[in-house]
Parts: sequence; structure tokens; C-alpha cells
Amino acid sequence: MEFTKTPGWLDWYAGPSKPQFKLPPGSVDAHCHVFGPGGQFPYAPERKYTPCDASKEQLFALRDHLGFDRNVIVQATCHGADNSALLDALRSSNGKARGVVTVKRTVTDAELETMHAAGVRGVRFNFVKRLVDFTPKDELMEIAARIAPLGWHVVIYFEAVDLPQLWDFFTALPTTVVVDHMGRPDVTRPIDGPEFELFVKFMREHNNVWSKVSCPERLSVVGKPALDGERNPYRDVVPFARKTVESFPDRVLWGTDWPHPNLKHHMPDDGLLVDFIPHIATSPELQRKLLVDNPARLYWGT
Ligand code: 0GY
Repeated sequence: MEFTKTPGWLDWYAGPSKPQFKLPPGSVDAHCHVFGPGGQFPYAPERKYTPCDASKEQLFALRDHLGFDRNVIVQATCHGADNSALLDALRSSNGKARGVVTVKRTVTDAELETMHAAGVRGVRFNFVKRLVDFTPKDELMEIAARIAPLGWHVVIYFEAVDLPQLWDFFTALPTTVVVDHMGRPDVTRPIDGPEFELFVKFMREHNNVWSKVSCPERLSVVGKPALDGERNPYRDVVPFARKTVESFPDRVLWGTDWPHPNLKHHMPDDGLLVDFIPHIATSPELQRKLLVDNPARLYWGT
């Protein structure tokens, strides 16, 4: 099937630089996607955007180029609840990738078992309105109860302004809960203001809540294509991510978000994104927890 990508959508950056920061051995890119290829794995009819293809081979090549050891591949909304492309990537990874899927309440126990065998360890609940249609909370809670016995967790994606009304649902989830991109804070607001403080309180009061300190390129308002030689173009996001890493060093993850869905103004160089890491995890110990120990524990059980 032929797909035409959404107008204005930027292609992922084909020539990423080599990071200056040397990733510790065993580092995991814990948030990335595969898109299609659409001819083999068609995009979902209910999708809100049509991406450019981004294959498992291209993802694994990026992993090796940047110096990561393993990946966690997260189901993107353009594939809806058809996880075929993701499962195919997991099965081709020689155990070097785990996955987070999207399922409906109609998923069977046998399907969940098959996904587990392929390397799936979580489901994603998406509340970002520009990306998905509404799913009733009772359906999500039912799914959470079904996947909990498998030892899986729930990944949640939401906008910071929506946290107050989602709080009761999130805090009732029976599994580990992983927040995408720190709950998308508005980084023009004070770090000790009510919005980010609520997110910090969410993590502080609930030991089962983890966060990805990823996507500075999405959250930054100063972030632009880096100036010549500049390795830290997302400075305004640093205090938020750094506070999260330093407050909860054993419950944070990091990922590239390759191939960076829905970016229309600026496409990051993934090598520069890796160079963001030492600004937010400032010691070898924090870096090892963020990149190696935490994802190994959550996704490989080691
Ligand atoms: C991300 C961010 C986005 C998209 C998706 O599944 C998706 O389509 O997650 C976004 O547009 O903010 O984490 O990839």
C-alpha cells in the first residue's frame, strides 16, 4: 500500500553526528519507534498522522552508531493497536529489544502470551488528544488488570495540564507506571511552580511511578537546529530533567524518540540528543542508573 506522509512532517535526520558523550556499556535507548515500512506494515486507518517509513534495520543501525546496546520500542499511534511492525522488530533483534504495545480490551490471553514471548513488557495508554481518540477509563483499567499478572507495566503519555484530572486514574493503576517525557512540562514555567511540582509530587508519593526524561527537542522553546559546534541546544529543558534524575535516580529512563514523530519545525540530530544526557545526569553513577541499570531491571529483569 502507498502512503503519503502528512504535509509539513519532517523526515528523520539521516546523518546523525557521533555523540561526544560516550555511553556506558549496556546503555538502552528506552523510547523509540518503528514506522512501517507502510508497504509491509500498513498504517492504521484511525491514525492522526502518516509518518515517513522508519524501519527496524534503520533503528538498529542508529543504535549501533550512537553506541547503545539495546532498544525499547514503543508502539506509535500511527499503527493503532496493530503491533505487527513492532513485534517483527523485536523478533529480529536477537534479544536486544523489548517492546511496549497498544491493545484493546478484545486482546486475547493467547495474544498477550505471544507478545510476551516476543519481548513485550508493557502497554501504552495515550491521553494526548491530538494523537488519539478517547478510550474509556474502564477499558484501560481492565487492560491494566489483564497485563499485571504478566509483570508488565503501563506507559502513560499526557500533557502536563491534564495531570490533575487524570491523577485518580493514574494512581489507581495496579502496575509500575512509566510517564513519557516527564508529563510534557511547559518549560517556560518555573520549575518550582504548581505545574511541575504536581508531577514531582506524583513521583514522590507513588513509588511505582517512573519517568522518561526524554524529548528535550519537543519540550524546548529555545531549541533550534544547533549553532555551529553547539552540543547543548535544549538548555531550557535541562533543569526539569536534571531535577527528575536527581530526585528519583532509580526510576528514570532515557530514549531518543527516534524517528521523532510529528515534528514540523525542527528535527534533532540524534547525536546531539545523546550529548544532552551528561547535562541531566551529571555523574557516572547517575548515568549508569539512567541508561543501564534502570532499563535492564524494568525490561530485562536483571
Ligand atoms: C512520542 C511523541 C509523540 C507521538 C507519539 O505515538 C505517537 O504517535 O508518541 C508526539 O507526537 O508527541 O513519544 O513519540
